[in-house]
Parts: sequence; structure tokens; C-alpha cells
Amino acid sequence: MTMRRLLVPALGLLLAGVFVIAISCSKSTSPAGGGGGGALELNSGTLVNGASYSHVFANAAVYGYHCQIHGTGMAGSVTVAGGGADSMLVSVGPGGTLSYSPNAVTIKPGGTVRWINVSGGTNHTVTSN
Ligand SMILES: [Cu+2]
Repeated sequence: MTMRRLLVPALGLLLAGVFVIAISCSKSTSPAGGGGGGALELNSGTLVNGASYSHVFANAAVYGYHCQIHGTGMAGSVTVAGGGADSMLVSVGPGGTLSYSPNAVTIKPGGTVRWINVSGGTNHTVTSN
């Protein structure tokens, strides 16, 4: 009888504890205000004609990017791997085209890529996919 009197409140406390843990878990997994993804690897903002943007890539991976103004039809990639170049220069919008040239480059970890808008008058961006 006394055991049962002790067990019922103890079970109640245990269930209350599980409930609180469940609530805190659901809170931690839901994104807060659309954030939580971290900063973009590449985020040049608007590059006017003649403007350039440089980025140092610390880690080996393939980094896809596109132009936020013209969409994913204007896209390129940076492969960061051992044996790659120290640095690369990419022309943005050459000849008025919606393209990056070269649109695929390979650099080593710690290497730098510099993009320069050579469009002659069209704004572009370099933005991670
Ligand atoms: Cu563009």
C-alpha cells in the first residue's frame, strides 16, 4: 500500500519529465526564423561592371554557385582538392553572356578564386547554391 502511494507520484513526475524533454527536443529541431543553415560559402552581393569578389576556400569539396539575379541557368562550380591551383580568375558575364568563364575551376585547399564582372554593364552575383 505504501509502495503504491509512492510509485504513483513518482510515475507522475517521470511522465512530466518525459513531456518536458519532448517539448525541448521539438523546440531545438525546429528552425528559428528560417535561419540555422549558417552563412553561405559564396555571397558576393551585386557585382556591377568592373567589380570583383574574392573568396578563400579552406576545405576540400565541390562548391556550386549561381547568379542570384539571373538564376541557376547562370552557374558554375569550384572544386577544392589537393593538386589544384593556388588561385583562379573567373570572368563574370564575358561578352554580355549570362555565364562564368571558366565555369568550372579547381584550386587547392586554402586557395583563392576571384570573380570579376566583365559584362560591360550587366549586374551579376556569385552566390552559393
Ligand atoms: Cu547574372
